[in-house]
Amino acid sequence: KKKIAVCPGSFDPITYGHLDIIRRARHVFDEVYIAVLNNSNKKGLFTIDERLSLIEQSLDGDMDGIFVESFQGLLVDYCKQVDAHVIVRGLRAVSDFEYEMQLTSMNKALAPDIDTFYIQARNEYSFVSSSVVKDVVKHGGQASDFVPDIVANALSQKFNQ
Ligand code: COD
Repeated sequence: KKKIAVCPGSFDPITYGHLDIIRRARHVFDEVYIAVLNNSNKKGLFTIDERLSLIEQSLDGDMDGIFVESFQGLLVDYCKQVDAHVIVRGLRAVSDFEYEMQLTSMNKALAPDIDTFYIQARNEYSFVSSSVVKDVVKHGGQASDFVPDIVANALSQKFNQ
């Protein structure tokens, strides 16, 4: 049976930190579904379609066993739809853990058959987040160490509109 995992997130926009977790998940699972979902605590900069397109372009053709989709609704319902039993999340710091633990416990309560696996962020990306990168570009800083060029360009465009 195929081993299928979901990498869920807001991806507003995708960063090298996200991409690293996705690649490492793909080394373990036969299929990885990148799911763009709505985080009710966050106000988006990019539309869902823009995020999907930036993810696809960032994967740069290397999409064997990787699928990119959006979903309106619960993460566990999406997992059932694609027959995934594992959710993969990245952990950057202890501060991430508290929130992740709550998410994992709630998802476990909603869907006992689905497990969450954590992958620790690489040191060089442990301080990278979509929100910090947005702030850097908004104030005229360079983002090219943290996001693919296509994403850096899209960010500059957003803030110069
Ligand atoms: N290095 C490694 N990992 C990273 C890095 C980095 N630099 N940056 C981010 N990550 C990881 C995050 O830890 C996370 O695992 C993933 O990448 C995505 O991150 P974000 O910030 O884009 O995504 P979030 O945290 O906003 O995603 C939250 C969800 C959208 C998954 C959540 O809100 C959700 O499940 N929504 C759907 C509705 C639902 O089911 N709600 C109930 C959940 S209990």
